[in-house]
Amino acid sequence: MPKAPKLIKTGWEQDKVYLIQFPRTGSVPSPSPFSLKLETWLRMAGIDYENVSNEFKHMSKRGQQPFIELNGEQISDSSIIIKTLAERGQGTELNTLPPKEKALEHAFYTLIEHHLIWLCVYSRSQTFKWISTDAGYGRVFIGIRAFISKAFVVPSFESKLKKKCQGQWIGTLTNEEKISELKKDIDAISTQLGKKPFLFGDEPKTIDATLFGHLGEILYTPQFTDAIKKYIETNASNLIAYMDRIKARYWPDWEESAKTLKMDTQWRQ
Ligand SMILES: N[C@@H](CCC(=O)N[C@@H](CS)C(=O)NCC(=O)O)C(=O)O
Repeated sequence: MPKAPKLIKTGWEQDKVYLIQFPRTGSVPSPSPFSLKLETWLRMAGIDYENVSNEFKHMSKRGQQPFIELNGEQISDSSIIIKTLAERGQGTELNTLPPKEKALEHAFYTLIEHHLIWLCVYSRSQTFKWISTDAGYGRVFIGIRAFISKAFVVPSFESKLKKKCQGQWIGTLTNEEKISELKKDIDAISTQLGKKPFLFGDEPKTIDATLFGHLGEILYTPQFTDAIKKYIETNASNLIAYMDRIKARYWPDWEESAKTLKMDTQWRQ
């Protein structure tokens, strides 16, 4: 029989989703696009969940965060978590689209999570120093931990991401070519959104949580060049309005979470 996972949340409640993720930062609720995506999805789906800090050390059996614990079971990978919860009858409406739109949604998912994401990974490989300032974990790591973070953790993370990028297509591109790839992604997403409130109509779908998570990191955390944000602001202003709309509806506690670093700020009025 497989060994039961060691649960992070002790004394759990039946049917409550425990979302294990990095602590809050001083600028975005999570520096991970996958955590921001998943937490946004849980909010969109109206699922009762509780955040649990991974204390920078608890990872899933895949060696990653975010993951959830539900009724004593650990489930990892944001997309698999979403699919599993939807199959169990939670947030199913977020995954429901007619077949042609579903196919398009899958294409956008791949564009966002397997193409656009590399811009952000590349940016962080170039400079992830913001993570040890107040915009990141500057108020969490103090004294010796601040020194260790700046002197060792950040450079080692940058170098790990550099290696990842070198093994990918993004590592072969000049900076100009990288921006040109970004523009194509942004133009495609902006065209799909058009004047609609969400990518596929009046109500959000899973892909909207995905886009919010990934675009959130691009817009609200430093990138390797300001040209990225400027391009979106100038040529895809519907995406800026879209992000503001999702923030207003699902993240009224965005500022409070950045200010207090609390993981249990209230978002439902
Ligand atoms: N496909 C996974 C990706 C998760 C992922 O890449 N998480 C990163 C943070 S953004 C991580 O935990 N990395 C661990 C590490 O680099 O040590 C998902 O959708 O959850």
